[in-house]
Amino acid sequence: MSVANAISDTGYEAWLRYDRLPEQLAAVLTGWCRRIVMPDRDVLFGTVRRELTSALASLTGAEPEILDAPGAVADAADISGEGRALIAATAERAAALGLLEAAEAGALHAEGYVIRTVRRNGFEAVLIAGGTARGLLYGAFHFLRLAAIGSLDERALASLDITERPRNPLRMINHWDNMDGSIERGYAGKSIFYRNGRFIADKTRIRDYARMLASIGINALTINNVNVHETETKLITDEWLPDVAEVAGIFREYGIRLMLSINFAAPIQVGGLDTADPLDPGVRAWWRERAADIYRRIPDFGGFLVKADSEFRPGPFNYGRDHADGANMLAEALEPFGGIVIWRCFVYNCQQDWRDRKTDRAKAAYDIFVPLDGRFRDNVLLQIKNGPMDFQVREPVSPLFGGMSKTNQMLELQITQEYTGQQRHLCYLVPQWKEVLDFDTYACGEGTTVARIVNGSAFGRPIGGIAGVSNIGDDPNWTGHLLAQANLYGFGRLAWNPELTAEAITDEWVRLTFGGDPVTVDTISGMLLESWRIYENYTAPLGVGWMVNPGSHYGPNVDGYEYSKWGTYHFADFRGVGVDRTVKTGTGFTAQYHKPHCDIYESLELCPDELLLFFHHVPYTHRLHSGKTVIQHIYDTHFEGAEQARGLVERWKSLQDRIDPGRYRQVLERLEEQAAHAEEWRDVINAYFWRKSGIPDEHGRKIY
Ligand code: GCW
Repeated sequence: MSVANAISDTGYEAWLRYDRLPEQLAAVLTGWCRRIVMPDRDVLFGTVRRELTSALASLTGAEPEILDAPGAVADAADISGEGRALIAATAERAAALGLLEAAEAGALHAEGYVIRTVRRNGFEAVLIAGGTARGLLYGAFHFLRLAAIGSLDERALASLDITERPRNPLRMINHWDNMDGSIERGYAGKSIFYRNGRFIADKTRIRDYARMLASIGINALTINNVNVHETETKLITDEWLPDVAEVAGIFREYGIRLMLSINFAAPIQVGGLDTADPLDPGVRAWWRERAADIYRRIPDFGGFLVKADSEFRPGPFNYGRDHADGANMLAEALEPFGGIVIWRCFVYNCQQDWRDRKTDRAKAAYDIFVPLDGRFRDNVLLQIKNGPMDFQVREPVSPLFGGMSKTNQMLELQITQEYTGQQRHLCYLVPQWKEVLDFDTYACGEGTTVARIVNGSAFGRPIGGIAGVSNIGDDPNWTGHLLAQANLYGFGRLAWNPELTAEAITDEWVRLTFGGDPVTVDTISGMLLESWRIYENYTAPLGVGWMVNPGSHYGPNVDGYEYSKWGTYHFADFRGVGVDRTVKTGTGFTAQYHKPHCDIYESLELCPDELLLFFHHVPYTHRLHSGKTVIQHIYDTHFEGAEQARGLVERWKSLQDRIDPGRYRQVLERLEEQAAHAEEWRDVINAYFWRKSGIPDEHGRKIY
């Protein structure tokens, strides 16, 4: 394979490489797309035009010509030798030109699009018609994706007929970036937004990032950490709003609305008030004034994201108020401008006593928020982490999904790999996210999946969506581990359509990133799709979680959190391990699920193996459905997991001649580190449980 250039070699272009197509495909594509008819103009249309022209030029080697006069369609028909063109317009315009039925145009989702081969009087064209300019942008990226994957041959181009719409209204990225340039739980360098307490002057990287996000359908983002420290508290003041507005302008060009994380105590910290009580009239007036000021500068500002009363952050509890009081106060301030409040449900007691066996962190969010169902204003969304604890490699789905029917809800996923190898290990999370989205809560009978709750359809809610915590930074390849780009790509694709299969998403990403060589596609897809299980194999077993070094959350430390205040325990002793969360003898957490899940999780016999230690405390000799004892399962999965990690290195090495040296080498380095670190995990976990239990490995392997 030829090496295109140095930038390609770093991985900076991610899935938007647009490498030159094989000659025949390029010629066919040029035949159809030599002329691009774009009758509409404004910011977003300008973006579409730039994307189409530069990508097609790069794919085919021929720069397309843009026809943007009002009569351009007729012109295209006249001047085109073969009578072919690419037409990119709103559905309304396409209908006016007679290229789309008015009824179909009218029914198109605002962010949806049609990609269709149309014919009129011997004139053929590929039409991309968007419900709005934003829909057109997504349609253009879809078309380019098909082109880049190499699936647009003459037959395909002659019979295109695709209608698409996003399943989730909000498809959002949350940044945990701080203005000093650091990123909380960031593993890919420093912030692309800030350095040394200011915004970075050169915005090139932000623009390139906005493009990447738009190409996968993201339409909203926050640019500062939910832990809002002193400097960032001022982002909503005149001091920083001009900079925020500039960044918002860049994202606007790509159809993405900017939002900010706010500090609940801002009225005190920057407003000079002596309280932040959400029911205080002065505080309410202060927030209204802030909102008005923000919207004067950023008319399409999205709204606020709030972490309150969580991990030492201030919140309504400080004033004896509840979370509906807090969220509604902000919602009222934003409402006149069409803004929303996204209120996080990651609220629990992080000052627990490890001796106290009654308090269960897993229960907190449900206990706090379910009683408030129905009290939140229509422009409030509750953002709920996928699991009841905190982004572990394996957790059950949070029972809060299914606990409320009169509240807008949003799913929070963690793209950044805090507990899943910190982008030094390969851990592709799309299969995990699929399980979450497909989980049936039975909240309103069979079929009340998390996907349907968060997109609003299950309970007819006006808004909903999915947020992912960003995994990018200023590393040359954005994500540290090049293959971690697949997590960002997969997040966007799933937020667009949760029904896509993990296999389909993976296949797309690999082809876009590494080309269509079948051996390369098979090998990398296989590595990605197996990687979550592999990571699970050599880390915390059977859903118990944690066992990481406190603070960094990297590397094995079985008792790292066992005697801490964080509510994250495994309770291993010489007899057994696991957390009893049953109603009968434990914390009663299982009661937060609807039938049949409450019965399944409650029962030692029915509980799925992979979650056994999340719900039950069992002796090491307890037999799993797999037929193995718990202790033997721990030994086996850890020996196997470390071997599988070693296997990833070998699989990657088999691709040496098929991948450019720059990208080959950087991935190889990470995989080698992972293999060594997986052995460390294996030995620490196996040694721990052998020493606790005194039960030897049936196969007599080396345990220290
Ligand atoms: O996962 C935990 C992280 C914190 C994070 C917190 C949260 C932003 O360890 O770093 O803080 O969750 O989600 O608020």
